[in-house]
Amino acid sequence: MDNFAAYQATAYSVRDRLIDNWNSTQQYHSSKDPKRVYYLSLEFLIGRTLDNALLNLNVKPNYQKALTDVGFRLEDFIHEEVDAALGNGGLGRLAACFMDSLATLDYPAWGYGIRYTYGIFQQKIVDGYQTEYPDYWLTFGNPWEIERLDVTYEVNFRGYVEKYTDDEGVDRYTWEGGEKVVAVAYDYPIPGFGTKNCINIRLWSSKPKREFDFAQFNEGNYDKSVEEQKAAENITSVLYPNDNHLVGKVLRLKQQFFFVCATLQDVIRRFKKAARPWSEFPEQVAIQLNDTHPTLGIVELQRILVDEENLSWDEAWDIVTKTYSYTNHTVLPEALEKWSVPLIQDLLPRHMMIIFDINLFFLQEVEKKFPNDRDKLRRMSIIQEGNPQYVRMAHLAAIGSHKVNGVAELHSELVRTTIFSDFVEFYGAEKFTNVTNGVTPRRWLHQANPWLSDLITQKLGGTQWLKDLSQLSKIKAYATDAAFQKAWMETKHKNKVRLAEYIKQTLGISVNTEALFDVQCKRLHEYKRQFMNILGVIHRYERLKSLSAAERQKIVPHVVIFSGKAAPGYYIAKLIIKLINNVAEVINQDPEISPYLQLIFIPNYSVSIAEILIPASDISQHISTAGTEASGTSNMKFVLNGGLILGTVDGANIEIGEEVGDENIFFFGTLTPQVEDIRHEQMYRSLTLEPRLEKVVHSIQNNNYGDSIIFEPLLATLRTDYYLLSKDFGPYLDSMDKVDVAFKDRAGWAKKSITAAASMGKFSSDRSIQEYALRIWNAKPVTVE
Ligand code: CGF
Repeated sequence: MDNFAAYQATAYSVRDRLIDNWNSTQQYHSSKDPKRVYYLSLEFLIGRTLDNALLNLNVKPNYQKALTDVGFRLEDFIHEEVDAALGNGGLGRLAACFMDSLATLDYPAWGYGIRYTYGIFQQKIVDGYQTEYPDYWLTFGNPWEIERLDVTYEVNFRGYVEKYTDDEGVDRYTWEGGEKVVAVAYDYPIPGFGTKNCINIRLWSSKPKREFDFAQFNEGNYDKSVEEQKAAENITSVLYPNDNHLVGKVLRLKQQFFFVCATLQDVIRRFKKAARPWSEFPEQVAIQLNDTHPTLGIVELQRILVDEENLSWDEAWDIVTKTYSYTNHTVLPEALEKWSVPLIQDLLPRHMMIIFDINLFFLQEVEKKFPNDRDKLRRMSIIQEGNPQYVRMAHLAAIGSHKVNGVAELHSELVRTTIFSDFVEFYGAEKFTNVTNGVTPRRWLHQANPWLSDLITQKLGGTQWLKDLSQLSKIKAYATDAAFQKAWMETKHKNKVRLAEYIKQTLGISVNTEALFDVQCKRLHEYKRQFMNILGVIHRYERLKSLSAAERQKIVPHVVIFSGKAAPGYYIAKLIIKLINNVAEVINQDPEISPYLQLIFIPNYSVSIAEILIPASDISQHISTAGTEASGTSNMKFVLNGGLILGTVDGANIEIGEEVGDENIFFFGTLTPQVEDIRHEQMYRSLTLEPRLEKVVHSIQNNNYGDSIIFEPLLATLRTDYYLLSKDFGPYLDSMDKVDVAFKDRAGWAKKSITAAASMGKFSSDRSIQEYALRIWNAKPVTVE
């Protein structure tokens, strides 16, 4: 039997256990009928399942033993599993962490999403450039999903709307869809850690309503006979590869409606089992919108209640708004979704009517509260006027929800004071709240870093900390204990060796595992400033070149590692990847400098790569322009694994700083309130670059890192410098120098690393979920007996 077969056999055996727990959970919930939480997300970035399931079910040692008995080693084939990569980045991974926490904390919860045939594209680096390949993740089957041919719903698009008057003289509407497809459920069991609770992510796949058009076939139109079938299947074919950037494609809008339409039918079917009145719907159902992507669900529920269940508009709207809540993940203008009115009108004619009505009734209330303020009405309207008009999905989501939350303190404050400031004035501040993101310690420490997990478990005398991360703080007492420091730093070293082996295998480069590992891995985006990082690397390289051999000896050696994908259409982000790779070519082939500086771009960043990368880092960079990164979640994972942060005062970095203490984090850069003023100033003055930056730019222009013509558009971004690279460059380099000084003091560094990791209790996704449950969903755990 080869490794893949061994993987499959093991996976199917674990799946049986999952299904047992899953069945017991569903049966128990059916008998108790508690309030359910529904987490609606267009993305779930799950990664691999086998190791996670073995650990959560607490059967890993048993499986290891059983496998050894028949001549196999789990470690040899665990990598055979293909990542389930149905997400772009933080937002999708957050959804996956939340599922783990919901299961672990015994919530009767469901995730709903789309079963994309192709997940996020595979990235290869060819001649330094990113090239994209399809992610054929289902080719060899997927042991972790259960196809539910018994759970299907019809989804309609287009068609026409008819008006009639009901028996009470009320105007009513019916929508007869034109294009009809079917949604088929695929269930993905999610086991909690140390509990029987096993929840479900239900992913929808689109299928044609009719398999085949026989009329066309009989007439010899073979292409036409399968056209409809193909169009239906296309809906759930591919995940749109954009993060923090909107693309207004019809197919994406179709995905969004397809998803919420099937989901609501499923949710309502479950609600109706108990024959309760509609008024009890919000007591039984909480629906969380992960960003605005599922916002049409608000409109669809209103349509069902008014058009199909014949409730009055007001009764229906009351139910809708009590049911929904919305998480905002960004204030970047280019990321806020808006859909053209003609597009929605064509695809969903009845929904467009309902959106206009929601808007009308809403603006009437605004007018009552703030009479004669036309500008306010224009700003708050769901409809952005123009030709064409647009629907602002964030406004619709906020108006149709009882709570709106941001994902870190600073971000939530920006949500309240920028994009929703008028809404705060109208509704009051309580509707707009904060739930700081979190990450699951089960995957991001226990699974990804078994050496450190074992060390902590030994010290704390058990694994309880994995269910209550605040217990980590007890480790602080050992931060200066020499033996513990030694053991702690040994685990770090093992992780660096593991990563070095991976780099050797994939890129053929041997890296120095005694060097400081300096990592920036995340989506490529100008606001995240990987460009500033690579410019800093050039600066470091050229400074090393100018030093004598003796002087170089005093410098802390760095292995700088980048990893991340750029959206295929994001030209500047792709140029940054090219620049990193060109600079790597030069540095890594310079034998004089390689002992002190190496530069690696790890292709095809994924959850599985993050699991090797994160535990190995000494320093990770989270250097977004202040006010642009809503939260960040990898920052939490790095510190949890004993890595320190070099970062800006942005997103969740700030709260991490509050927990770990200023001496255990390296902050630098412009603060949020100054950013706009500086931009304004820069607009009216010709910008002179920071001298060290200027030198680096000249060096690129002198073709030291390949033909500089390629990089002109990238360098041109420094002229307006919207993301303040020039302003922050000096403080950035100075901060990096402080990192080096700190790293030289081995005991001091170990103390920082231990103290920081031990202070991360707050950043468990369990804490986030408990906050949602208490303050937003009003949902309670149910222990499956
Ligand atoms: O959501 C993000 C991420 N890129 O997916 N947003 N979106 N859209 C934010 O940019 C991150 O800062 C945030 O951590 C993440 C999850 O909330």
